[in-house]
Amino acid sequence: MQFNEISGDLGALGLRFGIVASRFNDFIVDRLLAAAVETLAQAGADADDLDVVRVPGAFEIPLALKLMAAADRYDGLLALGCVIRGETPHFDYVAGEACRGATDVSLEYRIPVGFGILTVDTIEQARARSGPESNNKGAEAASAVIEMANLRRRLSN
Ligand code: INI
Repeated sequence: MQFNEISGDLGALGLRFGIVASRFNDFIVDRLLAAAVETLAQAGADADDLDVVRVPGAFEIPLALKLMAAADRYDGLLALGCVIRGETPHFDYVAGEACRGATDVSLEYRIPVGFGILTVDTIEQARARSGPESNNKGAEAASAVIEMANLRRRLSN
């Protein structure tokens, strides 16, 4: 049987994006941010169509995402942060709430949110997932949000 296959393309020309990046562990987050911006630019996004908001830590990311979603100015949002497991359950609360909050915003506002928040046990794991050459979760999240922004447009028309 034949069927219609529908997906979003990877072009970002004319799309507007908002990035929320946390300052906690900024030596890692800045690597995620650089790769995400590079990915968006290579896909055709204009610098004027890209806003970057800084928040203290990953726990604060969901509220900033929500405020940006409510502004109704963006085709897609990106959450960038880095939560590294410590000795206490603090990690689980911060990582869990950041993830849940990002999902809630995405579903409530029907806006794609690229999830580029690392949740890792060690700094080495964080470095390995924010590589300058390959395996960078910021770049992956940016590609995902471009595709989903285009898919949203297709499915909304
Ligand atoms: N925030 C992070 O983004 N990463 C962490 O690893 C982290 N740790 O380990 O505590 C962290 N904590 C701060 C948190 O996100 C809030 O900013 C803070 O609790 C104030 O609300």
